[in-house]
Amino acid sequence: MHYIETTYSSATQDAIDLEWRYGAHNYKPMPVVLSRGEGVHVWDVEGNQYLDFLSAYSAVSQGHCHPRIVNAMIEQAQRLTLTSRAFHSDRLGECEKFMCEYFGYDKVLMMNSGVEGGETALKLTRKWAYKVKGVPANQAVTVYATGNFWGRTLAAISSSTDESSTNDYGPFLPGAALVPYDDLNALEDIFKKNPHVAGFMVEPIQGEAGVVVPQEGYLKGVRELCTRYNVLFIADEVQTGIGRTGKRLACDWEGVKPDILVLGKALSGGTMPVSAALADDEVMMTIRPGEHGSTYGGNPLACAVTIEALRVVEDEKLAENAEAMGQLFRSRMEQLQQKTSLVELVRGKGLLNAIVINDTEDSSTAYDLCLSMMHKGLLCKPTHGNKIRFAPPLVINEAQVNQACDIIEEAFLGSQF
Ligand code: IF1
Repeated sequence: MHYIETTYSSATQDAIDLEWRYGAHNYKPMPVVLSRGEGVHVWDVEGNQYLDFLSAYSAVSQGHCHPRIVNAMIEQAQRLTLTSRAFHSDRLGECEKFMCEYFGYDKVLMMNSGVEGGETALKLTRKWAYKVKGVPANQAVTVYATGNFWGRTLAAISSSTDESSTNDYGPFLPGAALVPYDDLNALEDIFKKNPHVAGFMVEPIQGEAGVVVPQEGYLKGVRELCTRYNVLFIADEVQTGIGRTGKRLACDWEGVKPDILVLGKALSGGTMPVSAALADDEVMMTIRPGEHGSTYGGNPLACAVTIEALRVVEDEKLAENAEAMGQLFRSRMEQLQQKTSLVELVRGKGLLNAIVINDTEDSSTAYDLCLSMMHKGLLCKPTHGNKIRFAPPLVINEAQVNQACDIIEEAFLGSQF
């Protein structure tokens, strides 16, 4: 295993300085400068190799620079990259058909970033509320769960309960209501009280909140309540979808079909921003030409990449691998829990996992552990102070999971915190 120096060489320091000097300070990255990736590995500018246990927040599920996806990208890039939706392309319909059949919906609307997928779902929900459900003009309410995260736009942060996301960004979008996550009674309460509720947008596992897995039956319960009260069930599977949790979709764990499915991140295997909202005709056909869109949404390059990225997930059985490797990871972490009081909780599904550190949210323990793991060749990042998320590419094998667990164990047992 390579160890990087605590005082950085000029290549690392120069790159960090450059970002700091010329880039907005809207992130605080770990002090590592990456320049290459392949499969589960990334390399920094010093030549050190790391296991990537963040996968660009679950976007690189198929592994870095997957040859099939990169090839699809290169081939399409040499033919046609962008037409805008003013014209048809010979790739869009093909990709739309592929996605509809793959996920089981009548129609799909392609966008770029994950938050645009969520925004699309929200706009569809409002259209449906006025045109189908019969909610009076401008009265539609969308319900979200506390601790939700669906992006950085004003609509997304208008439903946020995280102060660092919302501070000094008001006024916020009206029409958002909150209920506690994993609480069906609270959900039914708000559905009962407010006939103008049009939709409930929820992550099947809350990522940003620290990989919060709801009780078994929650998604089934959400589906039943939404059906009973004529409310759209919007599943934000931007992070949990496409094999990450051990099934094609996290909703598949409970056999439920959301009315609107939002996907992003791994849809392009980490090559470019591609997102989508999928729905059946009753919802999707409420939108007519000119009422929503994006210059880059559904571009030929995105279409070529998306088809290949989804095929790779099937062909390489990545959901199945995520499930098996996730079991191994959590069992190793539970063994670690027996050896140190630092590990308060191990939780997750498939290869979306987190350790809750036995310390306060404002302590630096989780960050220090991540630094220590980085020096030992494993990259991850703390979230909400005392949680560390572990989400490697789904192509990881058993030896690599064990190697990662050895590093994590060494960092936790060797720490002086
Ligand atoms: C950042 C966390 C992950 C998402 C869900 C929509 C989006 C996201 C469930 C929006 C994005 C990101 C964005 C990233 C940090 C990150 C994240 F740390 F916040 F919690 F993944 F776990 N729905 N998640 O998780 O997608 O518009 O970004 O493409 O830096 O903000 P996007």
